[in-house]
Amino acid sequence: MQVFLSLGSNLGDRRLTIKKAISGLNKTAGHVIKQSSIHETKPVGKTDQPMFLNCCVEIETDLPPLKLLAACQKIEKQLGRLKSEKDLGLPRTIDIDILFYGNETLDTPKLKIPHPRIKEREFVLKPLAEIKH
Ligand code: PH2
Ligand code: MG
Ligand code: MG
Repeated sequence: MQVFLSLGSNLGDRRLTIKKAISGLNKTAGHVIKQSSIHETKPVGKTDQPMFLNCCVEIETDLPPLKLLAACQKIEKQLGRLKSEKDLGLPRTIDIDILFYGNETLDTPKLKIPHPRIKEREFVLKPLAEIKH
């Protein structure tokens, strides 16, 4: 399945963490096909926090959506992210969000696909436009 992911970091060595996250995805989530450039972006939502680096990647995966989510969360944890319900809106070493999973839709408490806030987030739309047509 063709999947698009968004990555964001605003804590620690942001560029290195994104690089490690992408190599982790390639090992455990799916083959990384395309990677956008890395954009420095102003924090959206809770604005009194450090600038982010954001990018998007396309992967080819055999994992079903919830298994893919678990693989992304495992990488987040390995790269030092706090338990995500405790770090809502706080600076994070890495956030990996599933944007699109082929043409499939999913609406569960754990995971909504497509990601419900893509259209209002320039930090997602700009890098996504580089790799998705
Ligand atoms: N992620 C958020 C909220 N705000 N702002 C920027 N610039 N980049 C992000 O990745 C980001 C954000 C929630 O995950
Ligand atoms: Mg997010
Ligand atoms: Mg997330």
